[in-house]
Amino acid sequence: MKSQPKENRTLGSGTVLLGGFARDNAGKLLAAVSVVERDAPFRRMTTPGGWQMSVAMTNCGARGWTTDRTGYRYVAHDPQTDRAWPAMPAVFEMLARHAAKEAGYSGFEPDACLINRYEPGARLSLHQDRNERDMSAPIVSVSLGLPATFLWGGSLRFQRPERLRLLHGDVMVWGGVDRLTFHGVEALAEGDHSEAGRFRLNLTFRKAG
Ligand code: MD3
Ligand code: FE
Repeated sequence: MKSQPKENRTLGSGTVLLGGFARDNAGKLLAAVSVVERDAPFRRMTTPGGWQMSVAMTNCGARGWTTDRTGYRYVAHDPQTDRAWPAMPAVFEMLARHAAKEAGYSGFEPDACLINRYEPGARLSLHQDRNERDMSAPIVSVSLGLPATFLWGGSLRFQRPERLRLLHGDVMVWGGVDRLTFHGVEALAEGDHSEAGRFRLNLTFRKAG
């Protein structure tokens, strides 16, 4: 299959899409996800409103994002195992730093990586990421596996979102004035990816603490 050219696109004054940036490392990234999930299995968390999320999640790094009936927060221990989250794999950290630098955010030091796993039908409704302490740090997001339609709204929930197709190996870096934009992911379409099977995986690197 012919792959798309690697191309950088500025989407907003603080946002860059690095098309295909992680493609050459995708095999190593997927292997590292398998290692993380041995210690911290994917699970479907419950929102404060009592809904079970359709996306399955896990984390690695010093902190991990979690939600339950009491709220959203970052924690140093996996609430399901009471153990520290698995260490951030070296290939994750290298890629996140390198992508941030390419997008103009040098010196990014992520302490948390949330790993989202979508099966066909799974979706993420419009939200803001606002549980991180330092809003001056960007978020780096890496898409692997099946393609998805990303929804990218404004600074207010009711603004009509733009749609953007995210493919295997695409990396997005969000920071500056775009850091608090509303965003989400449409229900994943059925498919079978040569490297990831029936899944889409998304890694988001954050400075949480
Ligand atoms: C824009 N994940 O984990 S990544 C999330 O594809 C999340 O799984 C989506 O939204 C996914 O919170 C989207 C792109 C992304 C991540 C963080 C952002 C876009 C963002 C933070 C601020 C603005
Ligand atoms: Fe988000």
